[in-house]
Amino acid sequence: MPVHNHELSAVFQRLADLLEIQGADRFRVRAYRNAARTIESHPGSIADMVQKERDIQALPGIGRDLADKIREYVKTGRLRLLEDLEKEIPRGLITLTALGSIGPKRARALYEELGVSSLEELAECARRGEIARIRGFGAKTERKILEEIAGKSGQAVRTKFINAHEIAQAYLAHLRGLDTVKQAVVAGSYRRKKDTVGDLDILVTCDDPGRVMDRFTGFEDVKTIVSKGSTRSTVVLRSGLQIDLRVVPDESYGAALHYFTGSREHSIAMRKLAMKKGLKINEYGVFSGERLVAGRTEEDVYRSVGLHYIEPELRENRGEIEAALRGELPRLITLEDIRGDLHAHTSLTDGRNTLEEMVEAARSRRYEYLAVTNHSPQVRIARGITSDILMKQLEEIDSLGRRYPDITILKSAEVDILKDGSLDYPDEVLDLLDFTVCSIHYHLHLSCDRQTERVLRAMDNPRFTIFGHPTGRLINEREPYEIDLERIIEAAREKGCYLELNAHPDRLDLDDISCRAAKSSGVMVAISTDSHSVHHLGYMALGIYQARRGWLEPGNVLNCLPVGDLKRRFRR
Ligand code: DGT
Ligand code: CA
Ligand code: CA
Ligand code: ZN
Repeated sequence: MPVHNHELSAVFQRLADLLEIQGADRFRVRAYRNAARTIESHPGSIADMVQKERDIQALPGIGRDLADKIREYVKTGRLRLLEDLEKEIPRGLITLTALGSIGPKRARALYEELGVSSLEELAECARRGEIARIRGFGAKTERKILEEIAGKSGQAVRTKFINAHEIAQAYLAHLRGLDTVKQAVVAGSYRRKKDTVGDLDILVTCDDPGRVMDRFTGFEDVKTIVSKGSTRSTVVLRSGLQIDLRVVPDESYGAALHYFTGSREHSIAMRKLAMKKGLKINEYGVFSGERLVAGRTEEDVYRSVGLHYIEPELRENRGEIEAALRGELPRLITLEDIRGDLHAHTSLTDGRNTLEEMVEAARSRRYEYLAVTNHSPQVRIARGITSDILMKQLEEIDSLGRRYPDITILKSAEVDILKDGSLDYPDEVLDLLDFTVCSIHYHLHLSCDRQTERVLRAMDNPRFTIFGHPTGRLINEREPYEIDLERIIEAAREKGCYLELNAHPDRLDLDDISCRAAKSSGVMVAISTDSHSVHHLGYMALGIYQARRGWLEPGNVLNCLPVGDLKRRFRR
């Protein structure tokens, strides 16, 4: 079975971690980390390149040594160096790095200074106050370590974007309530629209920082004030979400926004580029020697190093800087490009609104079309409907369609892919539909091979149109099932099927990297809300964010097509 990019990437991350624990040369460590990132974000299969004897040294940051290691792992499923390191380094030491506050370097320091090689020993030393005394640790880290060990429950769970969004907007409104606040904006992963955020990073420009700090710590949801200073403060909310605030000077606003939007990797790559031009970038501005040359706006910052403006969603150092240098940044999709929704349920199954209410809601969004995709019989928990009831609904769609000539109601169904890869309605019923959304709801624990075969077999049926929520993940709740998406994408390309980007806030499935993989294979993506009520149609915005992180342009997205083109696309 071919090795996935993410598996290969994890191998190199681990290698870098272990080398770092061992105290290896930091350039070597960095080389492995860079390789891990290159591999993770490469759109095509690296294993495939190895098997076809393509030149993997042509990939950025992959030299001779790395290329050899990649080949070794792809061909044998093992890496001698990794196995040696795993034997040499005490297991307990590796488990220390499971704590968010302890990276490889710190794990190594703890081992060398205190002989710590397990979480129990670590907790013991922390309670005795020995950790605060080690160089580079301090009382704050010691406290954090104890908190982390005590509340393994308080395990750094990342907050779903939609929840962070609600809090972010409320917090900004609260801050803007102060008349001396000029700009207030959330930077960090939130601004990059990641599907989950670790914490929120708010930037403010204002006339009197003191009052802003009081206002900041006075927000109603604050549980703990972690720190309060003159230019930065941190609080933790009752929900557990941490908020950092920084007050920055007007003339540095753009530079600070750029710095705190990140990602760290993007900023580092930018700094390198600036250095080549004899410039220095930090959170205060872009400098030529001592002279400030840019900083007020982000556009200025990019321009000063000769780049087009890069949208926050692209700032992951996944090739966006190179693309900006070449003037080849994608024209990212926006909400305005969307012409309809291809996945929605009604009260006939588990939706809360009637067909007519859903259609009205789609019209008020000025959609050209809405697909009705109720569940098939197998999905009893969602009151999946029989062929007879489905056919009755199709008649209802016809008569409703006559009353609403300004919108096309597409006949569809969310058809369960059964365990053996057959579809949950007979072919002659499927033939009555404009298209299908086929998805997996049961038997999530098959092996990767069987799960993949199951879907490939389903795709052999020409009535299979869109593969719904392709990995089945539920953010923070359920890992994706094992499935070889690279093979699925390849098959979709050959057979003329499509992949869904399910925009439901718990799913956001496909993820950003898979969206980009679909794009580079030429497989179009349907951004769909999976609405179970009229309000859910608004999830489209979340899907757009994720799509933008996946570099998607309107031409890559099925529901940017006018209805005529769309229907032609549906015929396989
Ligand atoms: P998160 O909160 O884990 O979802 O991810 P971010 O990206 O929001 O990370 P966070 O909150 O730790 O820091 C916010 C931004 O600040 C980050 O994206 C880039 C910047 N930043 C933080 N620490 C560093 C650093 O050590 N170097 C650089 N270049 N930037 C940093
Ligand atoms: Ca953050
Ligand atoms: Ca932060
Ligand atoms: Zn659904």
